[in-house]
Amino acid sequence: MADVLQKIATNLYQAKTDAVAELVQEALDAGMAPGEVLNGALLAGMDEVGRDFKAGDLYVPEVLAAARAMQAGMDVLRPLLADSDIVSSGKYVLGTVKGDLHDIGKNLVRMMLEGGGFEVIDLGTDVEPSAFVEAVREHKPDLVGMSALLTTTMTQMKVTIEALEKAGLRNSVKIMVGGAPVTAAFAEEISADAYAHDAARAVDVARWLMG
Ligand code: B1M
Repeated sequence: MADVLQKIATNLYQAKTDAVAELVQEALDAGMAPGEVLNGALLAGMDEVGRDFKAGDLYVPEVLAAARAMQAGMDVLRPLLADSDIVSSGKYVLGTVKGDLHDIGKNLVRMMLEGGGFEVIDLGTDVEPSAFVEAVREHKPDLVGMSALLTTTMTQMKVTIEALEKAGLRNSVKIMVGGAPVTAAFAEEISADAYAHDAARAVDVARWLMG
């Protein structure tokens, strides 16, 4: 069983998109839980990619190719995560903040939230504060989630909260923030309602915010 997880991680690292999708299916057919495949293979493989990118052993095109392979695996897992155990629900507007193109973590958060029974309106990446405001006006969500992966873009979370305040919409939603450089202290500093460290915790925090 652990062998197939290692194989998925290795194929992800090598950006073998089809092999990743096939092996994820194989792991599920062998009875593995979707969460186990997600954490033990896809996230583990992407972690290794991140480490080597940081060390300068991998370059942007290779990282992008690995990210595509990860998405292929996530496409197989997605319906299963979405069908699992619906406990609570709420409407959730989610996006990666202005200037930031990273969406793998945000997509994971979306998948996990959908798995938790939330209706997610995904605004994508590089989302202007005004687009968050428009989405809140249009969809009237219970929650707004912002993701940022860059220290230079996490400041857009504050700008977006201020835009919601200015539009008179701040008190109509609970705001959750997350992403690698974001911390609980930062969330408090910008007056967000909550911080979630990872996609799994994002579901717990969303449920908690829904009361
Ligand atoms: Co980028 N990049 N990148 N990159 N990239 C990082 C983030 C970096 C740490 C790499 C490094 O230097 N070590 C660094 C940021 C440094 C910093 O600001 N401190 C960096 C940089 C510098 C850049 C560029 C500026 C590089 C350049 O062009 N010179 C550039 C910026 C582009 C832009 O956004 N404007 C850039 C570009 C890219 C790619 C396009 C090549 C690609 C993104 C592909 C894509 O997303 N479609 C990419 C990637 C893949 C990475 C790394 C390698 C991996 C990120 C990732 O997907 N991780 C990353 C290094 C690393 O993290 N080790 C790096 C896996 C993902 C599952 O984790 O997104 O953290 P993560 O999500 C987690 C949690 O953070 C949390 O849940 C998820 C897991 O459960 N979470 C939330 C995330 N959002 C949440 C929201 C929530 C709650 C939890 O509530 C709403």
